[in-house]
Parts: sequence; structure tokens; C-alpha cells
Amino acid sequence: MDNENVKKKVMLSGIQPSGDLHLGNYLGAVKNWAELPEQFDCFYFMADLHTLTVRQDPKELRRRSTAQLAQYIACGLDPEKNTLFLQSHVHEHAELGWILNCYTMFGELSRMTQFKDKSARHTDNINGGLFTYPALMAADILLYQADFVPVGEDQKQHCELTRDIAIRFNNLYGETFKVPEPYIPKVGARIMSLSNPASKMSKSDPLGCVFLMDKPEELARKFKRAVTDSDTERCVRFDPENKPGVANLIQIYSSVTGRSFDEIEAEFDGKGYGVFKPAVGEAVIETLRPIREEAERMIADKAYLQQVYTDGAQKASFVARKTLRKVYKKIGLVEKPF
Ligand code: ATP
Ligand code: LTN
Repeated sequence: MDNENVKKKVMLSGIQPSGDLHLGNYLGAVKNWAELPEQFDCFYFMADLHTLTVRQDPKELRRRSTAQLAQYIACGLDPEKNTLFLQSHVHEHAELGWILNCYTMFGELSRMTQFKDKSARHTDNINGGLFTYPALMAADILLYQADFVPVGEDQKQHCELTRDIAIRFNNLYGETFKVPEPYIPKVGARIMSLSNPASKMSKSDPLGCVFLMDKPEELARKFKRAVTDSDTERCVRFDPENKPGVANLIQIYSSVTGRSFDEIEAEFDGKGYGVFKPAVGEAVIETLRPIREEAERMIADKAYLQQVYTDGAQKASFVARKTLRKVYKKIGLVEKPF
């Protein structure tokens, strides 16, 4: 069989448009995704339904959902090679989500650390969706018979639960779902907050966060202010334990320039933080400039984005529909006559 006829394995992931994409999302996730379509059949979506577990401003959610699509593309996710779509446009997600809720145990959901964290942070809105979120995430994955799910460490628990749900369902009704595996990239960079290098850079902590759409002046300011350490030697050395702020900046510089940690230490030998921090800022500015400019161009071209997410939803629906039909049949729902 030639290569063309070998069915590629399926890769699927999503990011919630609950904030704008940041450098951590890019270096730790989207940049790596862009290299996968040669090898895999890739589905990437904006997890807009998931954002509703926390109260959102409707106007902002709408803006961020399509802006995130523009940023995916600007980061290298070619819509010709990847299926890019909005979760809410493929109604099968919500439908299978409901069904899988009925195959997910209260005890399992109660053990999810993200539920515990988020319910501690939003005590005024501990809603049912926040609790049952992993069943919807399982639906996102299982609808596409995904083999691999590229996620960060914090989502591994949800991926494990997805596997358990798939196995449970398959045991009850026969082979229905592919049991997926988390896909943790070998060189996945974990980027920390510039203001607090002990916690990861995150949309929900905008203070030390470098957004892909930040203008160069803003980026320069953020890197100049980045927390380093009060070490008297003030030397650029990769020592995450004792110098977490500097190590984070070295990691960022290495990710955007491709230079090794040794090369970076040699480059800044004897130069101090006053030279190092602006140099990291400059390298990030040059990396993000074309991404921001391309994303801005697409955000202004609403018709183009609409075309991309329409095509994406159609392709995704085609696959999702097939799985959902199979599930309905297995569990005993009467086939829809129209
Ligand atoms: P939230 O603030 O809602 O937790 P987040 O900004 O931490 O969001 P996620 O939406 O959870 O980001 O993550 C989307 C993808 O980006 C995941 O694959 C995750 O591993 C990756 N990612 C997020 N933050 C970082 C980071 N600081 N370093 C590396 N990768 C990251
Ligand atoms: N829960 C993930 C976002 C997400 C996802 C998915 C990731 C929703 N559905 C399916 C991978 C596969 C998060 O909060 N980062």
C-alpha cells in the first residue's frame, strides 16, 4: 500500500477562548501542533462551550473565539491541512456530552483537581457544567475517534477519565470508541509567569502573561520588568531551583532562537540582566511580530475567517455525525427518520 492510502492516526486538541492566546500556549502547544499534519489527521477547535462553566462577557467571548482562530492560523495551523472549527458549531459535542454524562460517575468527577481548583476560585458560581466538564471533554475527543490528544500536564487527569469512559462504554456495548492517549511533546516548553516564576504563564493571570497580540512596546516593557532574582552575581545561568526567573527567560530565549542553554549562557557571560532581559524581549518581539501582523490581517477579514470555520465545522460534523449515530443505535435510541 502506498503512503497516500494509509489512514493517518487522528490528533485532536482544543483551547478555551477564555482569554487571548499567550506565549505559553504558543511555545507549549500551538507551535508544536503546526508540525503534526504531515503525520496525523489533525482536528483543532476553540472550546467555546467549555468557557461557559465560568461567567463570560458575551461580546468578548464572541470576539475571542474568532480571534483565536486567526491566531491558530497565524501560528502555522494551515486550514488546508488541519480541521479548524468552533466547538459550538458541531452540535454533536453537546449531544454526546449529555450521553457520556450518564456513563461518568459522581465519584470520578469529584476527584478532578481542575473542578476543585475552579470551584475554590469561583465560589459564587459552582455550577453543574463546571462539575460535568470532563464528560463534555470526553465527547470532544471520542467523537473523532482520536488516537492522540496533545495536552499539558494539567489536562492529563481529564484524558485519563476519557479513557476510562471509553473503555466502560466499549465494555457495555462493544467496540465503539477508540481509546485515546495523551500526547505530551518531547520538547514541550513550560513557560512560567514573568511576574511570578513559580506559577505557569496563564490566561487567568494577565499580570505576568505575554500575549501573542501584545504590541512590541508592551512586550519590551514586560520583559524589562520580568522578575529575575536578587542574586549578587547577577549572572545568566540555567538554574531553575535557585534562579527560576532567569531559567524561565533562558527557556523562552532558547525556544524562540533555537539556541541551546549552553550557547545562551556563553552569549551573556559577564553581561548581567540589564543586557539579557531586553535581548530576550527583542527576540520575542521578532518572533511574535509576523504572527501578530498576520492575525490582525485575518481578524479584519471576517469573510475569510467565516469561510475557514464553516469549512472546518462541515468537515468535523461529517466525522462526528458518524460516531454519534453509532452511539445512538447502540444505546437503544430510535433512528431519526429524516
Ligand atoms: P487557564 O488560565 O484557563 O488555565 P491557560 O492559559 O493555562 O488557561 P490552557 O487553555 O489550559 O491555558 O492551555 C491550552 C494549551 O496550552 C495546553 O495544551 C497547555 O498545555 C498549553 N499551555 C498553557 N499554558 C502553558 C505554559 N505556561 N507553558 C506551556 N504550555 C502551556
Ligand atoms: N480542557 C482543556 C480544553 C479542552 C480540550 C478538549 C483539550 C476542551 N476539550 C479536548 C483537548 C481535547 C483546557 O482547559 N485546556
